[in-house]
Amino acid sequence: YTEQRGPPADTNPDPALPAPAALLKKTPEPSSAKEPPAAAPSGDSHENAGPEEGVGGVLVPPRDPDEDSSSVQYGEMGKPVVLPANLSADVKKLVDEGWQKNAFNQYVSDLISVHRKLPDPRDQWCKEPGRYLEKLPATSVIICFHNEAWSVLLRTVHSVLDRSPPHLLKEIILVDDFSDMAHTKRQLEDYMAMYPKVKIVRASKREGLIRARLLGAKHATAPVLTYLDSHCECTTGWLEPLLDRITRDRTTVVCPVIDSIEDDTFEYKGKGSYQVGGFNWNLQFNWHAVPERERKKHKNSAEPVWSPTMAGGLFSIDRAFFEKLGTYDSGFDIWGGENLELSFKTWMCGGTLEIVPCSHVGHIFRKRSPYKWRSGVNVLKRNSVRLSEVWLDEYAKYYYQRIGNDLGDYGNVSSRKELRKKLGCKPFKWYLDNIYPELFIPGEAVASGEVRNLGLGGKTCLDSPARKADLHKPAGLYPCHNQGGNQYWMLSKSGEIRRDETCLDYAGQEVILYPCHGSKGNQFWQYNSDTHLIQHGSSKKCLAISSNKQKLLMEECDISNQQQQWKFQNYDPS
Ligand code: UD2
Ligand code: MN
Repeated sequence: YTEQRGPPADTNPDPALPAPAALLKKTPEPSSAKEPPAAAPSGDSHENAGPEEGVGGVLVPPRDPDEDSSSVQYGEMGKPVVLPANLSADVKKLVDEGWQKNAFNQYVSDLISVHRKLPDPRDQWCKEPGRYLEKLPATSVIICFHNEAWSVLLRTVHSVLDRSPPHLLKEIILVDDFSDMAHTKRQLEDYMAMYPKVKIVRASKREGLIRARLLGAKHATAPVLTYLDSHCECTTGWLEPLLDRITRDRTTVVCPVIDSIEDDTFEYKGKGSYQVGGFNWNLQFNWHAVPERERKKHKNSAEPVWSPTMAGGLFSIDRAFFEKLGTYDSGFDIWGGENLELSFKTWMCGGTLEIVPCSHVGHIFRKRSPYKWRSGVNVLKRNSVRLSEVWLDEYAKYYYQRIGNDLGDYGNVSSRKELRKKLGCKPFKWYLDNIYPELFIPGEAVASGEVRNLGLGGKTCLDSPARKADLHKPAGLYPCHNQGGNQYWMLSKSGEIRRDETCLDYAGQEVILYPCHGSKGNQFWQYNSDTHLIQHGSSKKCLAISSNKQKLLMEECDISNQQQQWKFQNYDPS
């Protein structure tokens, strides 16, 4: 019951998922039809108007796709496409298979024009004359994909072609990371032949997104590199503000605001507000409100803001600066960690990382990873250990505690350490103190590690995933496993029992997980290392386990009751 780490909902890919190829044989997706369902290059925007319009914005299933049945344009202006509940069995099967292959609603995507229009989410400030430098460099847009849905991939490419000033777009490099879906082969080549700016580069084996990006960079010829995921949609004016920042300072690395394209309806949700990137000691990326210290620096909320980290997929960087930083660690496999590596070294080695609110790009956030990872290796952990070894200095131990101090085989990182030395980068402590002072440092905790109950054989530990989805839910118990993860807790100086931003909270009902609020009250616990009691501040009750070891209880304190006695793994009140 240790936390599974992976994208984007912390789930590792399900090994039981059938291979995409197997699915393709059963049901040819639109992409393997002779006529791509996507737009003809003529720009005719009626190409996807197969299905008929239903009542009240609800759709009925498509009829013969060759039949020009209506002029309805699904998903235009980013509107949601909602399928009716009473789908025929055939269509339902297609919908289900689309979900299974992609972890988003491919069927809905196939109904939407690859040239669909989107709302303009920009603040007025962004559109003022003279806002951007007149002379901007061109960029190469690099899009890596592994088995991306045809209509989604094409919409990504077209949104770049349609909404980038031609003189600023040198080329689009599509890096196929060894896909096996049929449409990723000849069909893609044939289609893109009509767009001379689009180049296709193919990996000869599965590289993972990090090495695929490096392969793309090798083929890029523009002075600025722009990376996008293969399920994005760029909005009007997305590119100029990014290039503007880089032109003013070549060491600035910039990210657009990432808007959400809903995985089920493909609704484009332009955000009025935006957040900056952070991370936790599991080395997982997370979002945060723009801190006060940063907000104070700006007159207008559309001005670029500093961000401690980037989400990873969508950013522009000066090519020479990227190379100076040693690009990515090519020892990183498949997915994960590269976003923090690039974030840390940008800051520590003389650059600046910004979110540029005038630039908006949509991205489909998926709840699970649809593609195969490597079997038998925890690639994310391996990437994160490499990252820690090279960049985290004495703080690496906090990540290691979270993985039960089992580093595994992470390969050789000596050349990366060499690189850091050569560049004369600042210590990680400098980064934490100056760029991410909000982060809770476990070293400042009074106690940390597992919280073991001494009753009923002493084998039961406090255990909860403590993810967003677990907030407001009762905290759990589980046999102690000594691997950190969901059993890693910290007792803060101010009496919180916490992991990252989640705190143990008691308001008279059940002991639940709640976002830490820092004002004691229901989150204030007192641990006595002699009696082993954990007493709650406001209720004065003590934390206990039920006799079936399933539930946390709050009881009148009784030092002789072993089910109320707890031991923090590392306790150091000094
Ligand atoms: C986020 C980033 C993603 C990457 C990742 C951490 C955003 C919006 N997305 O996860 O870009 O930084 O965090 O590593 O910031 N791909 C390959 N080969 C593979 C696996 C993936 O080419 O072996 C492609 C994939 O088709 C996609 C891109 O890499 O275009 C990112 O993968 P993802 O969409 O699964 O990652 P995501 O958005 O969950
Ligand atoms: Mn993605």
